[in-house]
Amino acid sequence: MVNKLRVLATRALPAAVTDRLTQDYEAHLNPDDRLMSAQEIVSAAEGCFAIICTGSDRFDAALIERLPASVKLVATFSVGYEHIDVAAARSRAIQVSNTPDVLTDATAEIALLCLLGAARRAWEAQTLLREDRWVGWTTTQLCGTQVSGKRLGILGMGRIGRAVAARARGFGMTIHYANRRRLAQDQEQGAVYHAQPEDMLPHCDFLSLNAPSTPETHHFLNAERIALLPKGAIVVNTARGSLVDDAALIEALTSGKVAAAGLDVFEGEPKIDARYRTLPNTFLLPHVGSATVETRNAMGFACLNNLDAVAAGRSGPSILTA
Ligand code: 8YV
Repeated sequence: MVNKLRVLATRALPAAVTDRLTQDYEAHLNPDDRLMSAQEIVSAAEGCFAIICTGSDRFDAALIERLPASVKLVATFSVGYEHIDVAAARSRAIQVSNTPDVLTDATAEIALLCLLGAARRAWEAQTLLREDRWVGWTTTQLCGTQVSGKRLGILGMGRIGRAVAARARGFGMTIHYANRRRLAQDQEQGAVYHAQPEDMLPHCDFLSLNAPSTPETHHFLNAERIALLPKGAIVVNTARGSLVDDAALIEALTSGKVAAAGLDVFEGEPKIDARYRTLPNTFLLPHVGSATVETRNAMGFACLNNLDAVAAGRSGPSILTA
C-alpha cells in the first residue's frame, strides 16, 4: 500500500470535504474546531506536506519561519489571503493557494442582502415583529430608501464587484466604480469608471466595498471620504472590516450623514465595535458572505484540487503568484 501524504487542516471542514481529504490523504483534523495557536500549528504540521488553513489563522513570517521543512503548500480556505505572508512562504519554497471564483456568487448575494437590508430597515422591521411591538400598518411606518433608480458606487471591480454590479442592475441601479484599472467594455457593461475613488464618492447613493484588504485600502472609508458622499448615502461592506474606520462610520450613522449600513465584515471580528449593535440603522451579519453549503464545499474542493496538483508535482489551479 502506498503511504498517503500527510495534511493538516487547522479548522473543521464541511463533511464532503473531510471525506475526500481523508480518502486521499492522511489527515490531521481539528474536529472540535478550536482555533490553534501558532505553536500547535507548527507541532501538528510535522511531517505534513500541506496545511489547509482559513482566514482565522495568521500565517505571518514568524510562523512560516518555524514550519517544518516537509510543508510545501499552505492552501487557504478563502479567497482573501491577507492573513498569510506570501513572500515569507515563497522564501521557504512553500506555495500558497486560495479559493477564487467559487465564492463570487454567494458573496455578491450577501452584498445585495446587506444593501437591501440596510435600505429597507430590515433589522428594525424584524425586531418590531419579533418583540411583538407591531400594532398595525401606518402610511409612514418603517419607510426606508428606495433602491430602484439609484446610483451604486463599487470600490473594487474584481470578480465579486462585477457580480454585485450585475445583480444591482437587476434592481434598476446605475453603476459607478473605482478600480486600479479600467475594465474592458464587455466587463464594464456601461458602468461609469472613476480612476480616483474620491471622484466616485459624490455619485454614491449606495457604496459597496469589494476591494481586498491591503495597506492601500486600510481605513479607506474614513471621515474625509465619508464627507464626499451625498447626505443619506448607504454603505455596504462585504469585503474586509479593515476598509472601514469604524469611529468615522459610526459618527456618520449617528448624525444621519450615512442613512444606514449593511455590514458583513468588521475590523477585529468577531469582536466588533459594540456601538454598531445599538444603532437602529445598521443591518449586521457575522461574515457569512460565502456561507452556503454549495460554496463552502466548493471552497474545500478548491483547496483539495491545489493539494492534488502540488502532490503530483504540478502547479495548482489557484497558486498565488504575487
Ligand atoms: C471565508 C472570506 O468564509 O474567502 C474569504 O476571503 O472572507 C470568507 O468567504 C473566510 O475567510 C474563511 O476562511
